[in-house]
Amino acid sequence: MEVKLYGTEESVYTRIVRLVLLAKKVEFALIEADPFEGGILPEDYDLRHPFKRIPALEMDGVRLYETDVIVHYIDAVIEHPRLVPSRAEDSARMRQIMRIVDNYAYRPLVWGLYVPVYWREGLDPADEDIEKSRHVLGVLEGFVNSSPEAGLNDRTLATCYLASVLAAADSVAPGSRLIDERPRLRGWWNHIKTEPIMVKTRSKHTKF
Ligand SMILES: N[C@@H](CCC(=O)N[C@@H](CS)C(=O)NCC(=O)O)C(=O)O
Repeated sequence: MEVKLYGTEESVYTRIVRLVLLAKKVEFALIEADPFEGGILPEDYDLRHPFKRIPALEMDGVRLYETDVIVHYIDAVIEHPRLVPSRAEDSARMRQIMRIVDNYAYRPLVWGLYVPVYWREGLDPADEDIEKSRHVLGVLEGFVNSSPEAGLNDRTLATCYLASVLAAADSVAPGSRLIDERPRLRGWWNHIKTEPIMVKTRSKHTKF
């Protein structure tokens, strides 16, 4: 099987796919594609991703973009270990966590906390981003008790989403403090962050 993943080591979304591929023990080539200022995208990248974001995947000739689509495809093609729960409600909760990360966690935690502090020489995060981050972390912590099989007790696609954004947030002091406010989420994350696939996918720009 030939698997080409387009993205960068620093990208939170590319890391989600790397985590899934490693969990499935699939060998892949990471092909540098950097859509940010000063970065270089491969020629014709818009044919792989018409919105020029990362990641994009090519797996035995099948080209896909959008992380959710990519990870579900990998899970369907490579059966072991299954990363989508078989129980309908657990699977729906898993997707709920993934959508929460996409729509309510990624922006405030990564662009609101991590990017200003780490990449912009210690700029203070905006109050609005701190409040949005606090709120979404509280909501995510709720899943530890209410639906642990969706991605907290068992490893699922949602585990990879959560781990990738928490790794960025916990790399800067304001993010670490907000995670500390959620002891059950903190406890879960402290356990996950040392797993071999996390260590293997860590970029030099995140602590975990
Ligand atoms: N909806 C996309 C989001 C991917 C995304 O935002 N990736 C970031 C990097 S982690 C990116 O490409 N940013 C470039 C930009 O915003 O122009 C997905 O799920 O794959």
